[in-house]
Amino acid sequence: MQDASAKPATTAAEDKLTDGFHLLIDALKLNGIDTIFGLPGIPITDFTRMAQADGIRVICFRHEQNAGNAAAAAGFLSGKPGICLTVSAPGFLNGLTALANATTNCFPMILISGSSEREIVDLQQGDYEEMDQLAIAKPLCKAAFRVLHAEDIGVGIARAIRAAVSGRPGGVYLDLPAKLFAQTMEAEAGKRSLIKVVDPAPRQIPAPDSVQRALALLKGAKRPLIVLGKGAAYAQADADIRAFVEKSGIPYLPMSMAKGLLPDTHQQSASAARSYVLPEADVVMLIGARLNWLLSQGKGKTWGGKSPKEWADKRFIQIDISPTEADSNVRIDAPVIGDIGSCVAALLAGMGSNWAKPPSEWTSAVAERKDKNIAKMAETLAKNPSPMNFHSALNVVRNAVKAHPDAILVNEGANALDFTRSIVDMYQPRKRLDVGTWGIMGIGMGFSVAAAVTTGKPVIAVEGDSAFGFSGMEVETICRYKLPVCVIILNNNGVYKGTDQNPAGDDMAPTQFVKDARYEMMMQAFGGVGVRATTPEQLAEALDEAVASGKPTLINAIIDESAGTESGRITSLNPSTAKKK
Ligand code: ADP
Ligand code: TPW
Repeated sequence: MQDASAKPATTAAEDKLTDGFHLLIDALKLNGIDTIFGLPGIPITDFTRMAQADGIRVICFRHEQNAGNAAAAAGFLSGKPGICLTVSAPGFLNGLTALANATTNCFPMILISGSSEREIVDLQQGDYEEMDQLAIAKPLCKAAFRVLHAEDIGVGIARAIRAAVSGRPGGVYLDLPAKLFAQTMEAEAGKRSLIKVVDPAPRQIPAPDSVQRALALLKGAKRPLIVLGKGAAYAQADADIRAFVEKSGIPYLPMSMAKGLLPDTHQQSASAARSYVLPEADVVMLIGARLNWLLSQGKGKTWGGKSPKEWADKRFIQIDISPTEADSNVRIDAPVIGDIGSCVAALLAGMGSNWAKPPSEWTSAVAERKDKNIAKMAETLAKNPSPMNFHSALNVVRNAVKAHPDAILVNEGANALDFTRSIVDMYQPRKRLDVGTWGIMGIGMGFSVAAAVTTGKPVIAVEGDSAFGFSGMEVETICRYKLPVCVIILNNNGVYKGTDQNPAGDDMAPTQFVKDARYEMMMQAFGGVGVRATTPEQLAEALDEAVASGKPTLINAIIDESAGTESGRITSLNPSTAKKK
């Protein structure tokens, strides 16, 4: 055995050195980042090994888009930027959709991609995986940076973190050329170059007069309504938001990822009376929700306008961290700009102790609509058709989430999305993750992995059979990391449904899939549990078992292939041909 004094002479000098690999790991750890979602390859393979050896959890996927989606969901759930790590050009591009989607949804994430030799890329001399990644990423994210020198890694990570989580959160791209990883510098100087970011998402206190203006408008309202968006869920101001809604006595409508901020069974929830409250309300307070397509841009018939583009006679209050959000679609009479926690706290304080609840004509009219619709839904849910339809299958999920309110529900598809959103009640904040602002397919398995890894809670992913296909290979990832994820495929043999016909040949129609596909065998292939369920009883048994055991499970729930409509509830967004045959 050698003693320490027999070490080669160079080792002492090497001990005083650090390099790009280690500076990057140290910078991430210094900022509390404990998980990386990624996929190895040149030039980051060794980095993934070293990060893992150094105690960072490295979750590796089968496709970068899913790693990117996982990072985005982790960012939404934790308020810390989720990290996605990819190789150059193709790996980077695979991650880019997730980065753009995260930015669109205001989720904080950082896509870190290795890149090729700058000198060769800039002269377009044909390097391995040559691509000017920084230029390509820039228009698709909130900020993009490149680090060329090891001594700048600390600053690069600090800037990326601040850009991702401060103000309106979003995606950040960090470009790390291959050469950077092996660059060395003196260890002490390296340590001094790192930055522990102080107050990465500073509170933004709203101007007092903006709070007064909003309260005055709310006070004068006869038919007020609060709309909670996913910004409100992200803000982690759950107790104050609930206190504000309850003290105000105002009916509220949660956007899909704000469901559970207050339990969906809350007496003030107006979800079941949406088509009544939107046109009828006179003052609408938006909390972390944009008036985009999901809210019909705040105008037209949905809101009580007479024609599709007409502004209704309504006043809007908007609470948002982004000052330029107001007036983007209709007039915002009372913008309150700041972080939701500070804004809601200021509103609560400003309400005083004798806040008058809204007129009872309004609240009882809402309750009446709501009760009627809930009774109608209960009738539908009680039916037990054969084959199963969306309602009878989702009634099982509804019961499971009620029994396990801490489970996280991931949801994508068209009909599978719309029906789940309206049938499955949520009881706790940040428990529902879905297709978000773009209505994007492919988030399913990435979001599920992130939810399980970030929270340790059971995950139930309700997937259309088409939606599942976008990230289905990650069932291997779920099995590899032994994650408590139960995937339920609502299988109707196609995109939207499985009954289309090709009038002109032998190929299947564009929306059709192989009939009676055995998706459950995909999970079995990797050692997980796979179940084919044709009745609600079989589905319930398999789901209960999955949640109780925490074993990776895939339930292939066979539903009527004629169930569903084109694009779910947004059929009208499909352009229709003017040409008559
Ligand atoms: P939804 O789709 O649920 O309606 P959106 O994604 O359209 O929600 O809107 C979220 C809004 O929340 C964005 O305008 C964003 O700027 C805002 N937001 C996000 N985080 C915060 C925060 N901490 N404080 C204030 N506003 C926030
Ligand atoms: C990245 C277009 C919207 S919904 C959907 C597609 C392909 C699948 C619907 O079928 P599914 O659900 O999942 O079987 P169901 O319940 O209606 O049967 N590519 C991307 N995003 C979107 N939104 C699409 C395509 C689409």
